[in-house]
Amino acid sequence: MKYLFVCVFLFVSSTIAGADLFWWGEDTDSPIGEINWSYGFSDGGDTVELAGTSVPSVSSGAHSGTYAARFNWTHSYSDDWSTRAAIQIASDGNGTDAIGVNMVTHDVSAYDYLTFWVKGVQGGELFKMCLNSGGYDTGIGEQQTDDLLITNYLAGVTTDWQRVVVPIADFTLDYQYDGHSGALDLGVLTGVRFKVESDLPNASSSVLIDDIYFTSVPEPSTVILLGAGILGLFFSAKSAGKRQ
Ligand SMILES: [Ca+2]
Repeated sequence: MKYLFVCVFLFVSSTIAGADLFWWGEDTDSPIGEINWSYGFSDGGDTVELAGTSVPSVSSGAHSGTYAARFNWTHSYSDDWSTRAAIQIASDGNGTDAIGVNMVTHDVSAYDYLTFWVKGVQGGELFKMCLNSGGYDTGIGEQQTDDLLITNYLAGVTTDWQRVVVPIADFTLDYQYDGHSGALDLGVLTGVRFKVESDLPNASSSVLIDDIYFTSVPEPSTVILLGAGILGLFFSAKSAGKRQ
C-alpha cells in the first residue's frame, strides 16, 4: 500500500509537470548553429552579443543539458528611452527557417506563470522582461507587453542559478507599442524578450538564461511539499488506526 501511494503521487506529480509548455532550453528547441526566431538587437550605442543573427550560447555551466543562452550587453543610461539592448527567445521547432518566414505561434493561455533560470556572470545584473505575440508572417498583429524588472521577482541576480517565477497576469499590454488597449493575445505568443533600456544604469553585463517554461504550477517544491504533506497525513492516519 505504501509503495502504491508513492507511485500514485509520483504519477500525479509527473502529470502536472508534463502539462508545462517547455519554451526553450537551447539543447532541444534551438539547435546550435541553426537560425531560429531567437534574435537580438540594440539601439542608441548600446550593444548586444549575437551568434550570427541568433542568441549566443555557452557550452559550459548551463543549468540543464550542455547549453544556455547568454545575454551579454553594454548599456548607457538615457532619459529619453533611446538606448536599449535585447534578446528575444522564440520557441519554434523550425531551426532551419530564415528569420521572417514560417514563424510559429504558441498558445500559452492555459498557463499562469512564466518561469526560467538565470545566473549572473558577476551578480547584481539588472534587466527587464516582456512577452511578444503575433507579428512577422503570422498574419496576426504584433503585440508587446510592458517591461517587468527582474528584481521584482528575485532579491537579486547572483552567480548561482536561480529560478524566476513571473505571474503571466503581471504582463500588461504595452499600449504605446500596439496602439490599442486590452490583454496580450496569449493564444499566439511568439517570443519571450529580455532587455535593458534607457532608465537602467550604465552597465556592461552578462547573464545566462536556461529552461524557459510556461506552467500552472508556481514552484516544483510546492508540489513536493503538498505530496509530502499528504503522505504524512496518510501515515499518521494509518498509525493512529493501528493504535485503536
Ligand atoms: Ca540548457
